[in-house]
Amino acid sequence: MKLEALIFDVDGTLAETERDGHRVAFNAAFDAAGLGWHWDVETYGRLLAITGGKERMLSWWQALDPVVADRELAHRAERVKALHADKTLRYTALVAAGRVRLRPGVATLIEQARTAGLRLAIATTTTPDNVTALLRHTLGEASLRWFEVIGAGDVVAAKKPAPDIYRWVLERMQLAPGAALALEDSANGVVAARAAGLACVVSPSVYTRDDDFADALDLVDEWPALELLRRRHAAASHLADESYSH
Ligand code: XBP
Ligand code: MG
Repeated sequence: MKLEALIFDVDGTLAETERDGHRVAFNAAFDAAGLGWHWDVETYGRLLAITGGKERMLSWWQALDPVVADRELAHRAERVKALHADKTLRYTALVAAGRVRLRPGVATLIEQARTAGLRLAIATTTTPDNVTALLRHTLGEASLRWFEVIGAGDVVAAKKPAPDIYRWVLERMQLAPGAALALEDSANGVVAARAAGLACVVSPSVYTRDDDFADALDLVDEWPALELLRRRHAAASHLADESYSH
């Protein structure tokens, strides 16, 4: 099948957002709330196994102080929601201040894809406001219109590694998975993309270098030119029908 679309993950893929962006924003929100929580670089790396900021905070809280009572769990979920809203404001402010840059190759690849008439979309676990801020402050305001579908955050109930966000995006694009490539940085992302029937090219980020990428179509250090992605996709389509399509 011909390559018609690229579907980008955000955190770790478009930019190195986690260590100096999200982590810093979480800690600032914890400080402002007087919680006495702090996620150092290593701890945060471990916590990334839990996708989604609210889910990550809830799981941390449960590990620190386990509760089982429904009422207390509901109270925590509310508290975490408010904390997360504050964290999002802090994260988007960091992005607006230029603290997060695109990874090498991303801007060129997007430009090449647009010139070639490929369709572009985003499938991410992160909050929609984070995506908007990142695009606006790196590629510029117009880039918000370059992505015909942006699937982000809580639009699906189950976050990556569940395939839901990729399925959600494909459905809105009315696109067969064999006509697209997913671009990811993490094993959770590859599992999600593959389970939605997409071939996935991976470029690991600082926190995902040791992930297992056995299911990826290709593993690259930096984001390559479109031509290489086209070749990889063509080779996969060739073998296809058993291993890379549903
Ligand atoms: C990465 C995530 C997100 C971010 C934080 O998603 O798991 O939770 O760490 O963002 P992806 P939020 O790699 O799919 O972009 O706090 O908004 O969840
Ligand atoms: Mg990612």
